[in-house]
Amino acid sequence: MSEPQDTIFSKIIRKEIAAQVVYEDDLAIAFKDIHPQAPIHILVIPKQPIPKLDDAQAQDAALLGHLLLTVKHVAAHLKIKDGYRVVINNGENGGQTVDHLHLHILGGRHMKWPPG
Ligand code: D5M
Repeated sequence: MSEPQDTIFSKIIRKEIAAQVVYEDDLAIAFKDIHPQAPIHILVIPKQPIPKLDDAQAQDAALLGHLLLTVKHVAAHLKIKDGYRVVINNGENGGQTVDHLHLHILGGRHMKWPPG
């Protein structure tokens, strides 16, 4: 289990660095990815600094559910009508580069399967 880090996403939560925030509540914040991989690319993160999905515990179940419902809310808000993909990269081989749990929302184009 990883210890919570003070990452670039912690700085976005604390408003120490700018981000294009599209949604925020007490538990979560959603903002545009700085390196978009699709016409719409949003990150949804918990304000609680869980480093990665593997570090989530049973007591985080409600928060994890809230993050998924936040994805749905953001997708509706952004009017992604033709579907979208939700991705969680977990750990090094999962392609995770920022050690703060985040859900990618990718939309605005047709997604290929399998992902690379
Ligand atoms: O995805 C981490 C993602 O975080 C990656 O797509 C770039 C994005 N990123 C990194 N720094 C920023 C800032 N400052 N604003 C917005 N987006 C950012 P991973 O799943 O860890 O590979």
